[in-house]
Amino acid sequence: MKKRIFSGAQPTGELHIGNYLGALKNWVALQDEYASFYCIVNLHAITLPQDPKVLRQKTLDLARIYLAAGVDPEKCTIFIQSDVPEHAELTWVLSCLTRMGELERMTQFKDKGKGNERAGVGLFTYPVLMAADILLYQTDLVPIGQDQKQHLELTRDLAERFNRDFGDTFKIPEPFIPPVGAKIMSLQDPAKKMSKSDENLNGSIFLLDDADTITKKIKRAVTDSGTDINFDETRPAIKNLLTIYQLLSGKTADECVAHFAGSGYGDFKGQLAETVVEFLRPFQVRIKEYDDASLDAILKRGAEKARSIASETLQDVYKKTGIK
Ligand code: AQP
Repeated sequence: MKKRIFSGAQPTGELHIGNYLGALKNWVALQDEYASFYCIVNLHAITLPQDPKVLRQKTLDLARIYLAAGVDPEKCTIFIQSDVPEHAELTWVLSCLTRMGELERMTQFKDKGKGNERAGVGLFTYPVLMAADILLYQTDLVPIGQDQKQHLELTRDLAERFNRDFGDTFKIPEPFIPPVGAKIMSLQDPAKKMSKSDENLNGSIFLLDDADTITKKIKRAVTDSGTDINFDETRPAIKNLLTIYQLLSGKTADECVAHFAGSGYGDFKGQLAETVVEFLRPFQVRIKEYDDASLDAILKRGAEKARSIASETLQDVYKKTGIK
């Protein structure tokens, strides 16, 4: 039997090339080898306020993004989180095993909610929902960007705790963090990761940005002092731009450095912009190919398949905990 993958993205804001390079690209690369479950995690989205009408549309748009990025519905299970109610049910059981201190240590909560009396409880317990997402499918591997590593460690801790207290139930998942591209940084501040929720829109290249916008954003991207174009850690802005170029051009790191030896920043940025635009062009065409009916059918089929597995795990959990 093939090993299983679970991963997901939130239907919040616009997906950017960080999401693509850190996650989606690897989903596609792994889909032949693994039985893959790719979820649109709409329950995670409401940990921050969302406009209800926009959220539903974004949820469907994100499914289109998965498909246009190359996630193949014939090979993978693509589904919406809320179509499988077991995610919310297992979250409750796991939250009863989770310690406040564990969640307080989560850096994403510290960044987004800590110290804010009005921050939602959902924002605090979000990592438990993520643990439930993964553990329901007896997942072997979770492809994620660097920012989710801490949440995956909590998932593993909760699975081990449950197995110890109630008997062997969950598989302990391993993270898959790509060696290059796990943390694409903002074009405006190389100390910050590229993020959907960044208020500075010039910091992110969105998957649906047009050629002109992409070129402008790359032209305006901050650079470091000096002139060399390489992967030097002490020059994080250039390293970040070159990493994007490397991943989208398919060249090796050495080939990239050799390619730009002697070039100035202007020339480098011009070639990078062209590479990004050319890479996104076919993606932006494909995204228009999925009509509502075919999308509905893919998501319905995905939810049925996901549910058949998720309900088995939840029944086992309920039996072991004495709920049923
Ligand atoms: N900058 C990034 N570089 C590499 N990978 C990234 N990911 C996110 N940002 C980067 C990975 O993308 C996947 C889906 O992310 P998500 O939708 O769960 O949202 P997130 O991790 O919270 O990312 P964002 O884009 O920064 O969204 P907001 O601003 O809403 O928080 C995940 O695997 C993530 O690791």
